[in-house]
Amino acid sequence: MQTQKKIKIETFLKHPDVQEVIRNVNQDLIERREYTPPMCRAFSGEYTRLEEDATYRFHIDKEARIKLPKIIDSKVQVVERSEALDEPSLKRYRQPRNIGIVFSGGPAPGGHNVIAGLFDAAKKANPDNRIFGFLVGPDGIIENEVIEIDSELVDKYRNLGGFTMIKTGRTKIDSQDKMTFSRETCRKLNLNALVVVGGDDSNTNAAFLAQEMIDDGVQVIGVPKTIDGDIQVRDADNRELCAMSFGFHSAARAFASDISNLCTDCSSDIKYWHICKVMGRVASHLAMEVALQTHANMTLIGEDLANYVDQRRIVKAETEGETDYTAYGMTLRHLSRVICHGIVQRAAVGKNYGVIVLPEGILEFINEIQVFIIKLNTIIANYNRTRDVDFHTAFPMLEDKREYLRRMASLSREGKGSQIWRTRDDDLFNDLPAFFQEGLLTERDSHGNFQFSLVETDKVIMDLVQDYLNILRENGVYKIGIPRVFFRKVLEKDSLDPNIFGPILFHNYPKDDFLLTKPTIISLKTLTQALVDAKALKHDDTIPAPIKKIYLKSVPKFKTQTHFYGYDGRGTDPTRFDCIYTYNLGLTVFSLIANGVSGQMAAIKNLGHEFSEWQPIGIPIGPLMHLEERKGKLALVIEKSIVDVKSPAFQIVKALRENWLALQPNEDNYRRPGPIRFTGLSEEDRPITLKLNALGKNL
Ligand code: FBP
Repeated sequence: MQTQKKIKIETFLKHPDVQEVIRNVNQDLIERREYTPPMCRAFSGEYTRLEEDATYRFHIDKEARIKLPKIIDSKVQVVERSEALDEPSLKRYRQPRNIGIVFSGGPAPGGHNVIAGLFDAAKKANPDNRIFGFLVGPDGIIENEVIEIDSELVDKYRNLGGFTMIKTGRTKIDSQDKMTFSRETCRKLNLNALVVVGGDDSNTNAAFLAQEMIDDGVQVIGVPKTIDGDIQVRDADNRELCAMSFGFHSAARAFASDISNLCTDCSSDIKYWHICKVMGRVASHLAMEVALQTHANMTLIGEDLANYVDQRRIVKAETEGETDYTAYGMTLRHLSRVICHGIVQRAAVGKNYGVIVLPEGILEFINEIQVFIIKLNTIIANYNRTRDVDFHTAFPMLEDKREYLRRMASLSREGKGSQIWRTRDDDLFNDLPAFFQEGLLTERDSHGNFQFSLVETDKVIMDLVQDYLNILRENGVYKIGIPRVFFRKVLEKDSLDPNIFGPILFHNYPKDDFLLTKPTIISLKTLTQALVDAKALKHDDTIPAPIKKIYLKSVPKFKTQTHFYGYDGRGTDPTRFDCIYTYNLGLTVFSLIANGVSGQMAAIKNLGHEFSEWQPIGIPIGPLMHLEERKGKLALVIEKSIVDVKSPAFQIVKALRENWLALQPNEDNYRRPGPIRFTGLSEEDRPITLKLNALGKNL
């Protein structure tokens, strides 16, 4: 054998060809950095101006009017192209400004382009404009941790994913102290404007900051960010203003690309069910887009489950003159049955493999779990409000927490305490597996949200599925269908007559293409018995080898591989759609600032249409607020948009469900979206969800 020449690593490392290979910079990165996204028509002139559009109406919450009086009456602003401005407007547009920007919440692809768009527009209006980036999220504002963003830094991150440039964090500016520190920072930096790039909670925060700082002359502008896609804005007349937050498309494309590879894998190796949990704290938008992109065999949509009505129970209750409230909404048990049904049906046509997509927040839509989350949220919030020590510090271990709940249940039995946790709750809770109890009791995030990403949703559901499949197997219901042609071939090879053994083994011989062993045949023992009863075998004879082979082939093993798609999609480089969307959001932010408004969220209308129809706008944030329970108290927040089960996109998913389950032999109906490609022709120029919703409106 030839021995490898020993290399001197120091010399090898310095070789220019080696240097080229190991460089951090590759062709894709160069092309990304050099790409200049096209600008909406509104930005094609020298300036922009704002046109107020009062035809958009909002139902304003009374509490929002009280808490946000200085911004509550703002109207939708439409950004228009302008070649000339009147003197005062020009002066305002061109005045030198210090603008601060902060990322808040989880990363979403495209954030760097918001900064790039803002930077380019600000420098074009006045080269003396300065952009400051607050470090590691809102903490950067509170603690005045900031860097000045220059062109070199912007160029380094153009069209790249992540929030790496200035990082992000989840702190909420929710106390008077934090607000005072934030104002102090803005004063020290002489800020004219603050831009908050974040989700529903962060934009809520932006509204309160706008209210607080308006008299200091600091304008506050929000930007709709989150891969979850749950910031979608419509007015009171259901007119769409913002169809989707940025980052959603890139994350969905990244997930879909990987999940499509799993579709290819399982239909090649035909032995695994791939269970894919897909991020999205509550809403199932990401899972739905993945379904549309990949045509995976089963995709569960939480919002659809919540809508479920068990007609059989209703009819039964009616005949007994009762009302069965448990018939509304799906239970965890029922959900596992639905999944099993799909698995059993596919196995019957020989497909004991497939891909299941589960939204991360699915449990939020399951009746009994939702009740637990609400009760536990309230219990933890009440505890924290009335004690010096926080609930999780006071009860660090699961057993301590359980003991506390047990005491609450026993107090409620004695008619004492808040009665929120009764014996029945405690019993039901203790029936759950320990890891799930622990998940339900995890610490809430800074906004009081339940942290679904920390719960093994897939495990909870798939354990139930596994249990029920075992029962179905024992009952002879879960079987792998044997191709009739294959059965004949195997038997004839050993000179056995398929027409003698077929009717003994299968309940559908010879009528179907896929043969299913009789429900009574569930072991080699019961198989022997069936053969003996049919006089095809004597008691002491061994089962003929071909018959045994066929039987063993019909016994399914349920083998799964679980995958979690979340953080990888948050960190992916943006699709071209998100690059263009976010760059134009950055330009919109500057236009709103330069034209003097505050408490607005930058947005682009008509995202589901061709780029030429995109319209930059400002949406007033105050009117979007409504009251919601957070940390056990009612709080003003922007409502999360969940999947609308009446939307054209969902209706398509529903209509194609059977098709994607693919109960015909051999072929599956998978779709290959391919990886995110930045250069060359890209197949998807915008989310399929948006395309379908736009088409549904127009057809
Ligand atoms: P944002 O709402 O801040 O954009 O974050 C969304 C999200 O990625 C959810 O999909 C997920 O449940 C959560 O963040 C995970 O949070 P963490 O980063 O704290 O694990």
